[in-house]
Amino acid sequence: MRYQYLLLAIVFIILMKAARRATRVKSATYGTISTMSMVRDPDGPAKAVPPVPARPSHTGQGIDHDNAISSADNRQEAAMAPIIAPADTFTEGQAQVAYDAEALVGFYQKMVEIRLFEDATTKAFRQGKIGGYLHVYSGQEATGTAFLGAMNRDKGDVAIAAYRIHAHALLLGAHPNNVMAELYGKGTGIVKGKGGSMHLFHAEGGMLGGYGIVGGHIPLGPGYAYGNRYQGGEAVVQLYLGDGSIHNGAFHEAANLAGLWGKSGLCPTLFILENNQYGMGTSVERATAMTELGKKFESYGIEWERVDGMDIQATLKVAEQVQERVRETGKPYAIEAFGYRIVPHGAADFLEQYRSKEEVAKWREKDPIPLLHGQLIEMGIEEERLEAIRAEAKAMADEAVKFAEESPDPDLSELLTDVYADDTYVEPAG
Ligand SMILES: Cc1ncc(C[n+]2csc(CCOP(=O)(O)OP(=O)(O)O)c2C)c(N)n1
Ligand SMILES: [Mg+2]
Repeated sequence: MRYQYLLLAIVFIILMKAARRATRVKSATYGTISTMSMVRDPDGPAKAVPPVPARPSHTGQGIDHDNAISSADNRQEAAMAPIIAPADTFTEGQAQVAYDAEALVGFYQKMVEIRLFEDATTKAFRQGKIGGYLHVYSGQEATGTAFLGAMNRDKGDVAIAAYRIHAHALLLGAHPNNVMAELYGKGTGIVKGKGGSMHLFHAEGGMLGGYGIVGGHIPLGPGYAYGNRYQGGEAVVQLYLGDGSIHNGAFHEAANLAGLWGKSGLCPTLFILENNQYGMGTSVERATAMTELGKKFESYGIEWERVDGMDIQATLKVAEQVQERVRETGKPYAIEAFGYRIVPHGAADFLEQYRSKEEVAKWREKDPIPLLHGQLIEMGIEEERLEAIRAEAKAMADEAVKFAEESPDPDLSELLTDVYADDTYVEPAG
């Protein structure tokens, strides 16, 4: 009898040990509930994620300096790194544009309009008036303003972008009232309230979307460029993509074909890689071992150069030149616009646990709008004039909010319209 008790005790001890080992393995893989941090994913419900080792803390403590994610200083150094010079094979037709103070005032106005419009959208989102997602462009305005300004609609140029696109629609001529109404999901929205913030589309202005699937839009650029050039067109496609999308397979397939078709002068695509250093909460250093993102184009035979994406004078300097270069050669070309989004990823992202307040503050000092403001004052433009521009832009944003709020919801009859394209079926030849 005593023997049986002893046997039972041994079996119990073995079982306990096995159970403890299983728990240890599990917590090493997934963390434990008590130590898991709740990180809010701005594009989805709050998710429990395991704590990340060697995470850059706001105080600088707890960083494994040998393996640490590079600091904001390193990234600033990278931003200042020498620009890869464009190939000297292109010598003709370069547009040498000098921008005087008056022209720069015009660009200041455009950037202020975007900023104040988007500030109004963030406010409306946080008041619960705008649903879905909302990603603003604050800090990156200089890039879109310069490059979209270089488009030539008479030659059929178009732009395709991801989801941070209110600025693109506005810059390509969409009315602010219709853009705001779209964000409100109203029937007067630019796509009848069916797209929302991420799916704006303005064909008349050459703005061909607006796509929420990261990287999913990239093949459309070379595809459109090839189709147009094959049919004898002279359009250039500006394809905007983020640092977070460049690791997506869609990028690599599309870039490969762009490089290949470009050899025959049949793929006039201007890739504009907006490296704002983060894809949601993931810094470039945490997303790839090869952080010089522009170089990824080289493996597909696509030349590239880096510009300071927060300085409109720097972006303007290259924009027209490369737009015409791509048109002339029919070859793809890439710009890495190095910058920073000075706001959270999306309007629902408050915590920003992935970057320090000090880093954000440092980059806010490079905000393209105050930067240009200072340059204009130095050039002799009066403050009152710039103040009037800001007041007008604020009035424009207020008017757009009023229009959106007073607009009707989409009519129920619209539910099944625009599901399939009409009248576009082309009878196959032969
Ligand atoms: C295929 C896919 N994966 C993940 C997401 C979730 N997501 C939304 S935005 C984003 C980051 C994209 O970063 P980036 O391309 O750098 O653009 P940015 O937001 O910086 O403008 C991710 C991963 C998504 N929308 N689509
Ligand atoms: Mg990014």
